[in-house]
Parts: sequence; structure tokens; C-alpha cells
Amino acid sequence: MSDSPERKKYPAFFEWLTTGDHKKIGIMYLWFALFMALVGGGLAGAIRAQLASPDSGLMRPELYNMSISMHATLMIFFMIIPAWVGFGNYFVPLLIGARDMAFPRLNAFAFWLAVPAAVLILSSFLVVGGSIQTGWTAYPPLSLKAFSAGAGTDMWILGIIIAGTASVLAAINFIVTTANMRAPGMTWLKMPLFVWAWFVNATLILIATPVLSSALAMLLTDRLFGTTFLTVGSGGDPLLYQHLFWFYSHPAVYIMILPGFGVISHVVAAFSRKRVFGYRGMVTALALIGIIGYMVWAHHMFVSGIPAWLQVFFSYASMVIAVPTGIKVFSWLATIWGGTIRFSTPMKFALGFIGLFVLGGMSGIMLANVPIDYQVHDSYFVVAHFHYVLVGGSVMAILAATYYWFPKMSGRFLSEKLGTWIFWLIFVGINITFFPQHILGIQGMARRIFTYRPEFTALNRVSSFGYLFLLLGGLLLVWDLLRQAFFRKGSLPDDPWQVNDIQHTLDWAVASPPPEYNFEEIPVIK
Ligand code: HEM
Ligand SMILES: [Cu+2]
Repeated sequence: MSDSPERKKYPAFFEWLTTGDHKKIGIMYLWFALFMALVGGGLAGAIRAQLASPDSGLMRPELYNMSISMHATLMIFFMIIPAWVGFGNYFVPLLIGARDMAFPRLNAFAFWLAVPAAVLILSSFLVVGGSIQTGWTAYPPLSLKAFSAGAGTDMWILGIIIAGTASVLAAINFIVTTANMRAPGMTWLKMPLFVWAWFVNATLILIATPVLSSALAMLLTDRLFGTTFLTVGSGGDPLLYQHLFWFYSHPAVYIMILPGFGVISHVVAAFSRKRVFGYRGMVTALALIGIIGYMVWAHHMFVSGIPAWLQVFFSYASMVIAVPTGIKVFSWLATIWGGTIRFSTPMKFALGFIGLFVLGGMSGIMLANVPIDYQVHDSYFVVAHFHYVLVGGSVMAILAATYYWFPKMSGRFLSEKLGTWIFWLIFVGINITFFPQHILGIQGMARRIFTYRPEFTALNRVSSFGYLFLLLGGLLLVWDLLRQAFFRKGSLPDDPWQVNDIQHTLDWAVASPPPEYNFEEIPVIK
């Protein structure tokens, strides 16, 4: 298509704006996510600067609240989730032997819906009163007109609804593509684990996201049109919002980690020179995590006044998730065990992922115990927990995927030498930044505060110091990505890591980068 005469008239730029090619759309999602990571990471720096001393006075309290709300919003909805949609777009069709997604135009539309959503949310900083100050959870009554009057809150709500719509459209596309467009011979149980992970993930997005949108829609109409769904005193119930919000947002933590589970399986197997251990167990575990993930949302609401018998149910159900998760961790370890291990950068990130994710999982099991949650709810212990799973888990897995698949997408390797530096800076940075927060939380430091008692100074200093490692690692990575993507051209062999004699996945069976429409002839799987 691209060399047909009328297409040639358009500059390459328009080619990207109008493309329906899953690979280009995937790459656009990835640059989008990287940009958002820079903004969100900058805000993290501002937060840590403010917290480097008890009352630094760097930020007004209002600005601090906007920063934590926007930091979390950008990282979750505009960085991690779009990054996985990007890798999914690029690699799901390749891995199942398809020429594109099922609905290429819908695919493009979903991406171009996410962009204005981001613009809308970011521009809320510019309106009177500034952006949202409630934290990314936007609980009423704090998020109602009475306490958050500014238009910034409305813009935020609308932006999240639009971004949610975009991700539902993407999810439908993934489900239909996976169900219908697998190459002949690729049965469900021959699908690579990344494809399985994305399929489960897409069903999560499809079922959970509309629930969030409905909660946000109630919030918006309460704010703008005088309805009283969530307004106490007029018959409404703010707890309804919490239930609906967490019915989305608990599964959302799996939406941010499941594709990572998939990638880690590929990377660990590739660099141990073995097949994945316990493939069927892995598929079952992914499905179980998807299902049980729906039965635990109220572990975020133990202190909100739900009855004791419900607390017991949600406490047990939350701990049960450790079982399929444990199956996955042990399968990765069994894959590595006895393998011929190559410590390439993707493998380093995969191993770092396993360690940090297990640590984050353990504090999660602690939090699932009601009495412990009573003690540390809304303290820095929780902040430590979710940063171990999100940064140590999701972000490390995104980095493993980046290093593993960059050669396929661009025809160039990222620097292995720099990669080692970047890995250690980030791995050490995560631990320096977030480990002390466990202790701070147990000692009683609350989250979402811009000033704290002087006793907490030393550990906060350590935590802020750790940010510098993360910043340096992140900037080095951005530099290498820009340099390799734009200033060096190359074309590597189909299988530059030399893993496919054992893996047999189709991503390594096409050129690097793959040609338009991927496969000259649709491959047949034996
Ligand atoms: C450079 C790395 C990062 C640093 C230093 C950092 C730091 C912080 C800090 C200090 C807070 C405020 C805690 C509070 O007062 O409650 C926060 C909140 C948060 N961060 Fe990060 N963060 C980083 C990366 C990330 C990433 C990659 C994610 C990915 C999802 C993320 C997700 C969140 C979330 C969900 C919140 C919760 C906001 C809230 O509900 O109050 N962070 N972060
Ligand atoms: Cu949860």
C-alpha cells in the first residue's frame, strides 16, 4: 500500500496520522506512554522534593494535592495501560500469525481517542482552581461540588471516561482478533503466553471499565446537573461510588500486570534456552487470576464500614489469589532452573521483576488481613506496597519487553552496556525509594500529606534520594531509545536473540522490522 502512487504524495507524517497498521499504532502508543512517563515521573520528583524535609514549603498544599492526583492518574491510565496496549497491538497479531488486528480503523480510532483525553486532563492545570485534588480515586463527598468546585475536576472525570472508552474499544479488538484470526493450526492451547495474557486482560477491561465509567458518570451528573446518586443528605450514597470504583480498580491492577506476566514468560524461557515450564498451568493461572480478581474489590474498603462477614469474605478471597500467582512464580523459577542462562538486559529486568513483584505480593497478603489493614490503611505502607507491584512489577516488565522486542520493532539493539547500567540504577533506585516507605507507614506516616512530623525526616530523605537513581536510569533509557530509534538505522536478522530454535514463536519468524502486513503467506502451525 505505502508505495502506491497516490499514497506517496503524503509525507511520512500523514502516513502515521492516518495509519491503520497495528505495528504503527502500537509504536504510537509506546511513544505516548513514554511521554506520559516523563511527565508523571517529573511530578514524582516534585512530590519527593517536597517531602525531602518535613515542611519544605516548595509547594502550596493545593499544588501538592494536584501533583499526587495527576501523578497517579498519568502513571496508571496514560502510561502503564497504554504501554501494554502498545505492545499488545504490535505483538498479538504477529504472535498469532495474523496480518493485522480485526478492526484496523477501530484500532486507530481508539488511539486517537486516548490522545485528546490526555490533553483534556493535562489542560485542567490551566483552568481556575487548577486540576483535581482528590487523589486519583476521586471519592465523594470530597469530589463533589461542595468540596471540589473547580472545572478541573469535571475535566478530569470526562477525560477518564473518554480514556476508558478508548480502552474498551481496544479490548473488543483484541478479543475478536484472538478469537478469529489465529493462523491455521494455532489452537487455543498453542497460543503464546503473551497472547493468552492479553486475551484474559482484554476480558477484564471489557467487563470492568464500563463500571468505572458509570461511577464517574454519576459523579459528573451529581456535580453538574444536580442529581444525587452519591450525595448524602439527598438519598445518595458515597459508598456506592467506592464499590463501583474498586470493582474496576482492583481488576485494573491486573490489567497493569497480566501482559507483564506474559512477557516475562517469553523472556525467561528465551534466555534460559528452555520451553516455558508448565504451560497449561500458566494458562489456568492467568484465567483464575482474571476470575478471582473480580471477587476481592472490597479489600480496599475494610475501613469504610462494610459489615464484618463481608470483610472476612474479601480477606480470604484476596489471599486466595496468592495461589495462582504462586503457580506463575514457581513456573518461572522452574523454567530458569537448569537452563543455559544468558544475562542479557531483558533477562536482568525479568529476574528483577520476579524478585520485586514477590516482595510487593507479600505486603499485599499482609494488607489483605483485616486487622493489619486497620493499622496501615492510608499510610505509607500502602504506598510502598503498590509501588513495589507497579514499579517493581509492571514497569520492570515493560522494560523487559522494551529490551526484548526493540530489535524486532526497529531493527536495532538497544545498548547492552547502557542497559546494564539502567537496570541496576532502576533496581537499586526502586529499593532505596520505596523500601523505607514500609517502615514509615508502620510508624504512622499517612499518605497524601505534604508535611509530616520531624521523626519521619531521615527515612523520607532516603526515599527522596532514591528518586535520583530512578531519574538517572530513566533519562539514560530515554536517550538510548531516541538515539537508536531516530538516528541509527539498521536491519537485524529475523531472530536477533537467537532464541527461536527452542521458542518457535512467530514474532521471531519475520523480518526485523516486519514488513507491512507481516506475513507474505499466512503460516501454518503444526
Ligand atoms: C520515579 C518513580 C516514582 C516515585 C518516586 C513515586 C512517588 C510517589 C509519591 C511520593 C506518591 C504520593 C504518595 C502519597 O502521598 O499518597 C505517589 C503516589 C502514587 N504513585 Fe507513584 N511514584 C513513582 C512511580 C510511579 C509509577 C510508575 C506508578 C505507576 C502506576 C505510580 C503510581 C502511583 C499511584 C497509583 C499513587 C497513588 C496516589 C494516591 O492514590 O494518592 N507511581 N508516588
Ligand atoms: Cu485490590
